[in-house]
Amino acid sequence: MKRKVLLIYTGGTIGMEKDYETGSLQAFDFGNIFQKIPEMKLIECEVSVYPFKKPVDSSDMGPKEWKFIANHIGENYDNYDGFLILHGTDTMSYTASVLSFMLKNLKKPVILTGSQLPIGDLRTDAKENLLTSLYYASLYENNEAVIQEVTIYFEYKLLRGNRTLKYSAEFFDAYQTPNYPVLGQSGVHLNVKKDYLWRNKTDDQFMVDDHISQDVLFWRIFPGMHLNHFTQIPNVKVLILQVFGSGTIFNTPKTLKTLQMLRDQGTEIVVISQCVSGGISFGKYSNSNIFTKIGAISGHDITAESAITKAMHLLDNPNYEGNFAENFVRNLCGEVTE
Ligand code: ASN
Repeated sequence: MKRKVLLIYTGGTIGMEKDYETGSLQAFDFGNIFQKIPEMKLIECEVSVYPFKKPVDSSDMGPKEWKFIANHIGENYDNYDGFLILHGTDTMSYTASVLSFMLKNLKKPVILTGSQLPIGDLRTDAKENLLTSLYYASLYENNEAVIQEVTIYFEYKLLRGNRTLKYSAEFFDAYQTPNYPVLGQSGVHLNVKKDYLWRNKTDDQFMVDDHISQDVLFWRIFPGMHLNHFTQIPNVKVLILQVFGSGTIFNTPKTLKTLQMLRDQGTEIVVISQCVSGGISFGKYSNSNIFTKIGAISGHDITAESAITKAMHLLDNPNYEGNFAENFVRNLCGEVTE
């Protein structure tokens, strides 16, 4: 049986080609993708292409585009077996993370991919990324989708989307999931590590919850940071503090006073680590005690991209019972180690 895949093209380098007169990159008409990659016809699935009217560099992606993609998948959920999103690489981890929170109880694959070099380039990585992503997006066994979550496929690796970070602007191997194993690898054989795949614990129906609040701020501390700057953190509903190692911060009375003041005015403080591997462990060092004192939320081993989009999704979301902190510490869809 030929599986049906909906390919949503949002922009990024993958859909660009060099204008040989000017030397600059420009978007090409993605409706013609089959002419650019005739090999696509050899894949055992039926592909429908939905290109964004105005393809964007992924630095222009945000809540409007995230909601559009989530709802477009929602509207077409019953008509397709899998979904492939072609996306610029710079913010792909944010989109993958937010979609994992918006697309509830997924039972079908959602794969994001892109490329470091444009599709027309002689050394492009776009073809392999696109073709193997199509393979994963249409992979079924016993009439059930093998992948039932939002993933990124890039440079021979299938990764859990909400665990990824773009760690290289140079290498083809641009993404990592330091706190979660690779879900699948493409070598001579294409494999999937089934034990690591996400499975919903309930039989609840698929649904889209596109709630997003933008009253979230991300603040990275550093040694020598002027405490006057620290005291000027704007009044936001959620502050994500990226602190040292396993959860430490400069231990001065002003630090405690400032954070306590924010808490008193109702700001939720989420603490995540500057280390990309491992995570927060309050109480390990006395320099993390401030956080326990003020009732901060531990982000544990979540990525910055996931923490930001999870906070945006949960803040003031009427579809969640319980308060922000209770929901934030829950593992919603594989984004944090339990
Ligand atoms: N600036 C591009 C983007 O994120 C980078 C890429 O796709 N390789 O849209």
